[in-house]
Amino acid sequence: LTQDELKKIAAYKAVEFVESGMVLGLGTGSTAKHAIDRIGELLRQGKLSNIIGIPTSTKTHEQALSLGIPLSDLDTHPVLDLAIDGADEVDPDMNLVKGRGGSLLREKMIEGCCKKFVVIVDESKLVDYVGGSGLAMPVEIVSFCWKFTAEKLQSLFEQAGCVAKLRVLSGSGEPYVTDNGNFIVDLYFKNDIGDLRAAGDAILRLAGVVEHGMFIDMATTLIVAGELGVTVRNK
Ligand code: DER
Repeated sequence: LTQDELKKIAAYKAVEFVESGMVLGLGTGSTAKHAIDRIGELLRQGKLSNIIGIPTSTKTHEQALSLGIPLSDLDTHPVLDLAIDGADEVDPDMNLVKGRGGSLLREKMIEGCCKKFVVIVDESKLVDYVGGSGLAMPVEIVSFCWKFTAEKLQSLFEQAGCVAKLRVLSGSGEPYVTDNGNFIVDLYFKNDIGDLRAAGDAILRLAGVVEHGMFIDMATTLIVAGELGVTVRNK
């Protein structure tokens, strides 16, 4: 099975938790895309009805619109029944790294007010500890003096061998700009950053930081699709 087929299996499994009448947080990324496609299909078939979607990015907003999923926002629906989203990393305690798709702020806002947050991943996302994949742990920052903030972030995690890099567009080399008009600094760790809450709090104390991509103690259900099948684990 390809990675995308595994993502689709996890996504379809998550949609089994969706009931008619729900207000749903719609995630962002290639795994969540399958879940949103599936929700659109079930609505079209009349197997689901009265669904309201709260999109976590403009990209997801456009996908949901094209599928005819009725949309709203947190101002109208401050409490959601269920959110479904992917993750870049999942540690053994179901803490997540998210945001490599650039949508971490809206994802964290929306997924932070759901009764149930179902995370869907293929098995390649499982790590022993956050940052363990050696891939980016994103931090959304204001553009003002971004270099200053990036250097502060890097020095916060000197012991973990942290390198901070401004996210730029591959073509132009211009800074990537989020849906919220901010920049993203990607943090790369050589080893374990230890206490995630302490790390997250230290990041948020920097005035130029908007939000970070560690989703600590937020997921309620984890669906993992692997070569041996799909598993569902509750927190
Ligand atoms: O950027 C994000 O937060 C995405 O949800 C990411 O965490 C998962 O993206 P993927 O499903 O394309 O791997």
